[in-house]
Amino acid sequence: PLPSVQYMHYGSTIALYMTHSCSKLLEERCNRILRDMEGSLTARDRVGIQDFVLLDAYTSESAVLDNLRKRFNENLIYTYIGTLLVSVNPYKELGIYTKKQMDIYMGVNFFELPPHIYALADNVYRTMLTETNNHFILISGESGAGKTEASKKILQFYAVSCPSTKLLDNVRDRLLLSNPVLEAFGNAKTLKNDNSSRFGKYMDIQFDHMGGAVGGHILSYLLEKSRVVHQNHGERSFHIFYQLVEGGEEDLLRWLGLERNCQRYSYLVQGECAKVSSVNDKSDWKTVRKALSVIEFSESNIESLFAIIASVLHLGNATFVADSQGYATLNNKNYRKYLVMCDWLFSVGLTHRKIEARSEEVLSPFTVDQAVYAKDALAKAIYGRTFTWLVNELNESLANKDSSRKTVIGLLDIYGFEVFSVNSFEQFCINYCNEKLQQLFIQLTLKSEQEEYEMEGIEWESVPYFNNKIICDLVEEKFKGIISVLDEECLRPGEATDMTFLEKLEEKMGGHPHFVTHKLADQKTRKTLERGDFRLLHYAGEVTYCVVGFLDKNNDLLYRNIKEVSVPRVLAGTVVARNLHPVATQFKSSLVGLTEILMSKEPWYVRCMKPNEGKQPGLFDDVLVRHQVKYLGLMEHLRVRRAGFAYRRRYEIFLQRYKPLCPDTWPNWKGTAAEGVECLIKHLGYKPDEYKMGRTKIFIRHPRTLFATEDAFEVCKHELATRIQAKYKGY
Ligand code: AOV
Ligand code: MG
Repeated sequence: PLPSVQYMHYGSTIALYMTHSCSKLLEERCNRILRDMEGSLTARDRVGIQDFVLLDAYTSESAVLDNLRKRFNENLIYTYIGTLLVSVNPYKELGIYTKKQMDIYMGVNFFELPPHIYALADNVYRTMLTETNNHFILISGESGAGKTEASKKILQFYAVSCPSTKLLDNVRDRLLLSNPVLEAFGNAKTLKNDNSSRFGKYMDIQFDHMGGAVGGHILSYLLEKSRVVHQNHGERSFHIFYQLVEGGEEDLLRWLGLERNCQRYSYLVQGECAKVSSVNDKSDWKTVRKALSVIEFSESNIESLFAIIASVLHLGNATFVADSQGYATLNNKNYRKYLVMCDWLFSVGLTHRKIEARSEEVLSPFTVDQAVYAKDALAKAIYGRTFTWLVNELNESLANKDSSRKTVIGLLDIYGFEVFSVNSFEQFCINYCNEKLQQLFIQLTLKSEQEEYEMEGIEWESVPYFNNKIICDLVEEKFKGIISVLDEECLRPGEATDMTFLEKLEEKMGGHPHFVTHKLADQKTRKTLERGDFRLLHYAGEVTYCVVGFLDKNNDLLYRNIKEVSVPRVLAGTVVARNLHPVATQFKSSLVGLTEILMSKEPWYVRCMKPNEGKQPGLFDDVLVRHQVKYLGLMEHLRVRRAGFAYRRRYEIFLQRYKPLCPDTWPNWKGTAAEGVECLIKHLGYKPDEYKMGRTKIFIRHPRTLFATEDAFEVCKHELATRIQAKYKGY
């Protein structure tokens, strides 16, 4: 593998290794690095630099782009900015995720090997173990950039590298297999990505104090339910439907009354693309089926699960005709016999609405349109609840029953920013979610970072950055934001329409710099807008939203009588609660909850990028990548990192850990912690430009400085232990 040749720039690694070459081990390591450096100086031109912080012309976007391109062309898809990992989707198998690779990266210092997602995973893991605190890895990037793949690679790394016992192996298998199950039910082909996540996922992996993975917990966010009944051209419904129809065993299909032909099902052919070349529904079915067994879903639950999936397909094929009075009646009564829901539903439930008049309940008949609407609403609700049930079951299976203290690593993999030719309520929610995560990233890396320097009295020339809070506010602010206007309109049934919603937006947001409507379009962007559209200038680009369906989707209305339908076993446990809050508001509060969860943990970042729009291997589209470098805030991050300090530790903690390395501080230091640290690092030979002393903390410029100290500490610990052993040998 390529060595840390770049560190020649600073030479500090070498210097440090030299100062600490108190053991044979370190000396050898030092020599190896030196040897490697000499060998690959020429390689550098070809493969670029593996940490942007070390780029000479670091301030220029072109230099960053050149470096990314160089590396991409050499199949080197990973590059660091300090400890942040940048990844460019190769759209091909690179053979870099083997067990051998995992072994190479296990327990090795972050900067000693070429950048890799495993290096990051390993670094997080070991930091968690040494500091016994909680961490999370925020994986971001637009749709198709590689977030889900990255999160899977991290999980696999932990599954393979963590200590293992028979009991833990069981947990490991469940953790790994929860993925194909969730992907089958929550991912679908879109125009951007053949395996696009249509829900947000946050997963905690829990570790015991020995570092064994002992459990997990999944939180899911707003599933795109509307996909069940409608898909845009070139897109599909959720994978599971196609897997069942293509891969389901003969007996099962017969029992469910399904034909082995996706074309037969109205809900599967809306996008006219039931077959996807990159997806093998048949073999995926087998994987999911096996996974469900390993996760210990009971056979009866599995049966019910597929019965429900099948009933959604049957429901989709139900059609209605108008009777002589213009009311809806079911067209083809045959579907009924395959449905796990009661007959009543089809004879009355889907064609009537229950109205409460005084103390009486009256059934009022539907028109055909209303009946179709009710049918779709029911299909979406059934699927949505099944998904929730599935996540609950997975959590049940992953739950760690032992109550001893655990530390966690959280993995966040959500739906990425997306822009289609027509964007609706779903894209609005997804893109809003991406704004929130960008805001979190900014807060944690740019804002609080710079504020901390100020607070600690460290001289600092502030780095300007674009703060997307203004867009988050535009969407979510109480009383004034888009979501609150939407809610207001949802409270005026009968009067409000999607268009009145748009008018209110125009009225309230008209002057906002990131909001454009039909009326204002020409002035602001000189691009025309359709009458029913509004445009948001997101951090990642402009998106034009069509308001049609906003009210309806936000209300997520299900007629009361249908809600009461007793859906069988699988759903029996889920409470049929009235949705008290509209969808967008619920989503907003769930994101607030997520932010709180994340803020209580130590952050790590993977920024994923898309090399081209065509899902093609080997094609690096400069314009597209440059745009992502910009909006992902990589330049600002780089500037702060380059000028700033990668590590900081409170004096007390730093001293407590490393005091054995210096005779003056060991075993006890009499003065203040800050003085102790001063004395300690003097002894360790830190150079003046490598660190700064703040009010309460020591700031260390490069991670490798700390790594070297950590290495020295390991050796010292080892020597101490040997000495103690020797001393007591005679007893
Ligand atoms: P996403 O999660 O970021 O999009 P994925 O992780 O699903 O994107 O990646 C999309 C596709 O790109 C995958 O199905 C792979 O074919 C390919 N790919 C991604 N990363 C790699 C990699 N490291 N090596 C090889 N191929 C890769 V979305 O879920 O749409 O926002 O909502
Ligand atoms: Mg994804």
